[in-house]
Amino acid sequence: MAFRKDFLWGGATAANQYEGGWNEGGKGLSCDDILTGGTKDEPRKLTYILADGTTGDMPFWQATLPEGAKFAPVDGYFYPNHDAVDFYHRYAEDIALLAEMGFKTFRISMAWTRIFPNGDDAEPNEEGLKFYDKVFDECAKYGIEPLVTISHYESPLNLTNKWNSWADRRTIDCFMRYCETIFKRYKGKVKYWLTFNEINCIAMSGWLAAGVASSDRGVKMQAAHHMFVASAKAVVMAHEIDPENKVGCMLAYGTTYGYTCNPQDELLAQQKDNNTLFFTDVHCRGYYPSFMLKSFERDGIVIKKEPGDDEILKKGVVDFLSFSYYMSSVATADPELLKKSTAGNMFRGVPNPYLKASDWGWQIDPLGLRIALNNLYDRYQIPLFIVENGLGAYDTVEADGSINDDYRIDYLREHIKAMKDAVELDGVDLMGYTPWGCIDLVSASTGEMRKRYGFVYVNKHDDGTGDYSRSRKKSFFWYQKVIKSNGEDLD
Ligand code: BGP
Repeated sequence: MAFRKDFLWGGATAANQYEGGWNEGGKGLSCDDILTGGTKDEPRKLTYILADGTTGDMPFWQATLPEGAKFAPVDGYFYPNHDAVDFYHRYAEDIALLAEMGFKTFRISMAWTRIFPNGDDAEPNEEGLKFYDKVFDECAKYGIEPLVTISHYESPLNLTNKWNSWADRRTIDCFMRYCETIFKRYKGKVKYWLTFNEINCIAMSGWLAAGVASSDRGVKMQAAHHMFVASAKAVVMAHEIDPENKVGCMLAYGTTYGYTCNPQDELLAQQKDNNTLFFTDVHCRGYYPSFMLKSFERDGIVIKKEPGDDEILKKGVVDFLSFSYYMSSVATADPELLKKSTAGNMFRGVPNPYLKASDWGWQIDPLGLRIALNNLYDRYQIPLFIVENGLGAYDTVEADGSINDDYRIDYLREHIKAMKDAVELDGVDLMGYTPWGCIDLVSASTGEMRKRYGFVYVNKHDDGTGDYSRSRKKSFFWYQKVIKSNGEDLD
């Protein structure tokens, strides 16, 4: 058998895209609560209110706060994350469905503002803590191990309005109070933790990854430094509170190829890869790599550190590395090819002539996953966990209610085969696999519902209609077999 006996098969979600209940149970506003809906061609926007009451919006890529304004929900806009797909009220039904598929683990994130509504509150919100108690107890009923992302694209909006969130060092203390609260409260209930979702995405969007309203590289890298320090402190704290805790980092990773064997393309590919791996270099090795220090120097970026930061980074290296993998990309030095740049989640790139793409333009590359696993394992030599993978696709509900998502089964099958080869033939130490959006949820990049990833269909649509009812897709029964056979039966 290729996969470990205790391989963690499951699925992944995130509170901001899944939970709903945005203003219930004492929850405060998160950065995602002011993100409007979008499409693959129309970016999601952020809304704000000026001191005189006038309102406005801006694409989230270009988040900067106008003088005297405050980010806030504004009447007349549709915010798909507000109700998302209502896990807040349907957690028991959802977890039962996951148990029926045989899940060993369930990746959720906690909404920071359910626990600390303003981010900087002195005391946690008991009602928020109780909600996750119920979720974890429900998981325990079926022997499902929770895998919890502490911060997944949902930092407290108040911290952004007050001091631009992670760009300010004070956010570290707020985060540590949150960590201490949840590590103590859920001791014995949760042992697998991830600090920040796709931390490297801060380089593309300061807003999504960190609630930072700036596209200035220096500001974003300073924020990343604060997040590194916070993550390292969280690792140390988690181990102190419960030695059973295992804490991982989380990287958005896609293999990068040189478009041709022109050494210039290859060099660009390596540089692109390094810009991503910089984040795991700090998390897994505990120090800044030389190529990034040089790049900061060239850009005149001086990271403000406090005494003790370097030591904590060393001390707080992660127990395992988790990552999302959806696609690969190519690097080219050819200006003509660059004009053909295509869409990706947070990445844009030139289409690879050997690969097909999803309806959203994401390049489908199962073999790239084997290469990714090897790259990461070679570089860090610590256990790996694929915590996101999957195909965002349009699903059709047939007249008899069935949903025949063979395209999704094909995508996942090929990726699992690639994982298997990486484990069996290359000796990569892989802990588990949690495909993204195991129950349909709101897309992070576009805010759409029509871009579905799930094994379970949710009757909710982009115009806000739908009754949230759940139904099993064909892939539900396929994945059930995959888990039962520990990845041996993929047909
Ligand atoms: C990752 C995020 C997830 C998720 C996924 C799919 O980047 O961690 O939150 O959304 O991508 O992306 P999308 O929802 O844009 O299709």
